[in-house]
Amino acid sequence: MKGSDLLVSALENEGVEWIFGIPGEETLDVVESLRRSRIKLVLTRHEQAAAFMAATHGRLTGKPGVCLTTLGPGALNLTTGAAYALLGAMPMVMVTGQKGNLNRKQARFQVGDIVSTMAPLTKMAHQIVSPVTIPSIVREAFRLAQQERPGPVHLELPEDIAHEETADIPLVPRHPIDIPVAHPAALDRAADLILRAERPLVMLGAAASRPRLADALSDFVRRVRIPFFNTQMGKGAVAGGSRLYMGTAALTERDYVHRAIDRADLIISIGHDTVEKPPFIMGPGGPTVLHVGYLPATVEEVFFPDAEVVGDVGPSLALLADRVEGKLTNAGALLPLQKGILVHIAERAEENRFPLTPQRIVHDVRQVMPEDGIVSLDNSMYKIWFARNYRTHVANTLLLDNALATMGAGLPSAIMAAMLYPDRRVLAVCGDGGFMMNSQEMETAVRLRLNLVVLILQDDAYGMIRWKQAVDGFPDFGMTFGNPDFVTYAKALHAKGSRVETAEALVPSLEAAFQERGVHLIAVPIDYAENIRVLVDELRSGTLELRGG
Ligand SMILES: Cc1ncc(C[n+]2csc(CCOP(=O)(O)OP(=O)(O)O)c2C)c(N)n1
Ligand SMILES: [Mg+2]
Repeated sequence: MKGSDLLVSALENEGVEWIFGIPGEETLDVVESLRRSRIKLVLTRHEQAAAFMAATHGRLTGKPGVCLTTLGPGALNLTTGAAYALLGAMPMVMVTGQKGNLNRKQARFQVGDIVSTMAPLTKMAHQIVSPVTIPSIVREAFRLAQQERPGPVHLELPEDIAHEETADIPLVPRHPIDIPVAHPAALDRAADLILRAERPLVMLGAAASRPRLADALSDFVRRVRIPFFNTQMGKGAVAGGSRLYMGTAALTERDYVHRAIDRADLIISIGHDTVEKPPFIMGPGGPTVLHVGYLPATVEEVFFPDAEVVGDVGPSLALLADRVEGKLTNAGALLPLQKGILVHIAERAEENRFPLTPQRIVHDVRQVMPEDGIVSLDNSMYKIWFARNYRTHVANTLLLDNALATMGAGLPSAIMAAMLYPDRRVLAVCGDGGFMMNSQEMETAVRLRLNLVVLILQDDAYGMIRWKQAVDGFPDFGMTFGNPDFVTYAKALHAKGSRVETAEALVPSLEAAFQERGVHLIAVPIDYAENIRVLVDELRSGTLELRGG
């Protein structure tokens, strides 16, 4: 057995099903070991997309996704994906090749210090220096990637170690882990705060979307009956069209949902991760904030909780609910504000204007997506509209990145969702800028015979930055581009393509694409005039912090 065989056995031992990536000369031994394994090698057309897919595997299943590249250029192409997984708390294991450690017949050709490059972008970056260490280092990599706060790890496998003959070294078995629950004293203190609150509000943050938490969160909200809002990445965490939903804090202040937030005297912040754009600003005279999380809250200028419940969030919330359930006379104090907030948010959702308004697009997408359908967003202006306006009923059905907020991840992330859930509808929503950053992966989706629809919002511009340029009083400059004919482009990639020509045509186009199955691209022109009308004029603030990336 070779070092690469041992690596692949160790990955099998971790239950790895797919490895995403692009091989190189230095990883040929690994590829050969994969050929003889149960693991499927999924070729992508750019390493960045492989990393986005692996990270999304981690995000959706809680189990690290794995990607594989060659040394130097291939490995460097993983860096954006590493940052995406690090900021987004997505478990991922990256394996990259390297020239041999014991001889350098090609001198420094393609050699870069990838371990050092990856160090600040990962929870661990490590070169494997002997086959003997492979079983333990792989187990350690998966443990670290998965453990709260989850994230990426990097293993570099030099080609001579991959090729080296080795004894059949026993693998390190996995074992179940239970995370400790919060201390009773912290729970008592938290219960006391909640019982004394006059206008409490629950906020669900990014960590609330951890796959294992969905049921426990829904239970907590059902038991305490305190209305809740969520951050962008906390969207969908409470199951079922809950009557307690107050909105999504897609902006930092002065959005309709802030009518409730600004009146709250206690915010029970569950799983907030300050990688997200702030959902509200803490300051003097503001509400008391109780942080409930797997880990203590980071302290920021805009977020510094007054009390904390730290530990396994699900069981800790159950213990908290035991202490307060049935004793909360003020639980619903802010609920009367709900109707006004949600009515405002829903305005103009059915307008017939063409090009379509963002609100109409969000509304129409919701019409064709079943409750368990997954919408994966690329990053830009429409993210704010989807975050505000798209109602979710099932956890992790609106995949968006409010952490690195990178362009280019929407399509790879949707591909991963379609692979994991072949029976659910999966839609990628991309701007014409972001789509073109990883559009080559349409071929990957076609090759994998996925069912996937990609909706491209066409404004022939880097619209979000153009909008911000206008809001900041700069002249309109440097933001527009030409586009391919998207229908022809889709066909060239062996997908199906269509264009929406009227406002009424969006729903039937989406519906037809889903029914026909296969990979479809639908281009829809979007009118971003609503950005100024609603997000600036209506919310009346030139100082809104609207950065989406
Ligand atoms: C990789 C990357 N580059 C640049 C940015 C900055 N950025 C944020 S949104 C945006 C424009 C996106 O344009 P498009 O995808 O066409 O979406 P639109 O706003 O036009 O709907 C840019 C350049 C980013 N977030 N990520
Ligand atoms: Mg655009």
